[in-house]
Amino acid sequence: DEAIPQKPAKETPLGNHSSKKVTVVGMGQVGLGCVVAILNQDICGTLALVDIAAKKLEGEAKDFQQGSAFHQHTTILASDTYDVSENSDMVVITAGVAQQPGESRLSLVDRNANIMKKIMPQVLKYSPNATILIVSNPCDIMTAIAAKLAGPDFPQGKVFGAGTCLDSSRFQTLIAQSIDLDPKNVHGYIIGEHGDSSIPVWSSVRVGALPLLEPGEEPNETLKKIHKSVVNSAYDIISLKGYTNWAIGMSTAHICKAVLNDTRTIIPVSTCVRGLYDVEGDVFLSLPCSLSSQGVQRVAVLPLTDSEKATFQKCAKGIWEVQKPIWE
Ligand code: 6V0
Repeated sequence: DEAIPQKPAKETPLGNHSSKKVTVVGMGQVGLGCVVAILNQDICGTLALVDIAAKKLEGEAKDFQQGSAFHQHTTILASDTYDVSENSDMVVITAGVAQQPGESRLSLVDRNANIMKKIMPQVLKYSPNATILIVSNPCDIMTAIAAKLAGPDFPQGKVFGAGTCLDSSRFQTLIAQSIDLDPKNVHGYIIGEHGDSSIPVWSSVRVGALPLLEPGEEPNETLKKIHKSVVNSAYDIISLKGYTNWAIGMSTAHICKAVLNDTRTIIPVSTCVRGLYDVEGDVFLSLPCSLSSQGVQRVAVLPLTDSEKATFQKCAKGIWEVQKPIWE
C-alpha cells in the first residue's frame, strides 16, 4: 500500500506559516493588540518585538512566550535593538505617541515624525526586503514620511499605511448592526484620510450582492450618523478606556495575512495617490488596494461623485499643508 503523503509539520491552510517573520516595532497598547491578533491567527513562524522601553518589552515578551502552548508555535524574540528584526518579511510600525482624550491625530505629527526618522533606517538596515506597514498616527503622513525615508529605489507600494482599513471595518460593522446582519455580508469602503476627514463611498456599499442605495440616491440621516460615529470612534473609545488597540490589532493582522500569503485581497490602505483624482504631491491616502507579498499591488480608483472627489482633493490638500514643512 502506498503511504498517505504527510503534510510538512508546520504547514497551515494559509501556507508555510513557519517560514514567515514579522517584526512589530512599538510594544505599547497598539503593538500589544497587533501581537495578540497575529499570534491568535497563526500567520507567522517568528515574531520579533522591538521597543525602546527594554524592561517593559522583556516583560511583555515573556508573557507572550508563556502562551506558546496555545497557538501553532510562533517563536517570539524581543529586543531594544533591531538585530532581532533581521530578515523580516514584514515590519509593522506602531511606535509613537498616541492621542490624549480630545487630541487630534494631526497634532502628533512632529513628535512621531522624529520617531519615524530613528526607526526607518534601522528597519531598512536589517530587513531591506521587508514590506513595511505603518500604523502610527497621523497614519497617512507617517506613511508618506516612512516612504520618503525608504528612498526612491525602495519599491513603491512596499511601504503603506493601515489607513482606513479600521475605519471601513467600523463602517461595515455599524451598517450591519443597523440592519441586523453579519458585518461580513456588508462591503463598503471608507477612503481618504484615516480619521477626521475620511470619506464614506456610499455607492460602494453592498449588502450581500445588493447595493445599499440606488444609483444617485443620497444617504439618509441614519446612514450619515453612521459615518459620524466612525469618525468619532477613536475619540469615543479613548474617552472611555484611554486608547484604542484591539480593532487596530485585528486590522493589522488581517493586512499581514494578505501580504505574507500573497493573497491579493482588496483592503483599503494608505498608498501614494499622486496623480489620482488630480492630486498633486506625495500625499498618501486610502483607497481599496489589492495586497500581495510586495505590498500594494493595484489600486482601485473608484468612480466618485463630484462632492466625494472634491472632499478627497480637499483632504489631500490639508494633509499636504501639514506634511510640507517636513518635506523641506
Ligand atoms: P503607547 O501605548 O504610548 O505606545 C507607544 C510605544 O512606542 C511605547 O511602548 C514606546 O516605548 C514606543 N516607542 C516610542 N519611541 C520609540 C522608538 N523610537 N522606537 C521604538 N519604540 C518606540 O501608544 P499606542 O500603542 O496606544 O499608540 C501607538 C501609535 O499608534 C500612536 O501614534 C497612535 O495614535 C497610533 N494608532 C493608530 C491607529 C490606526 O488605525 N492607524 C489606531 C490606534 C492608535
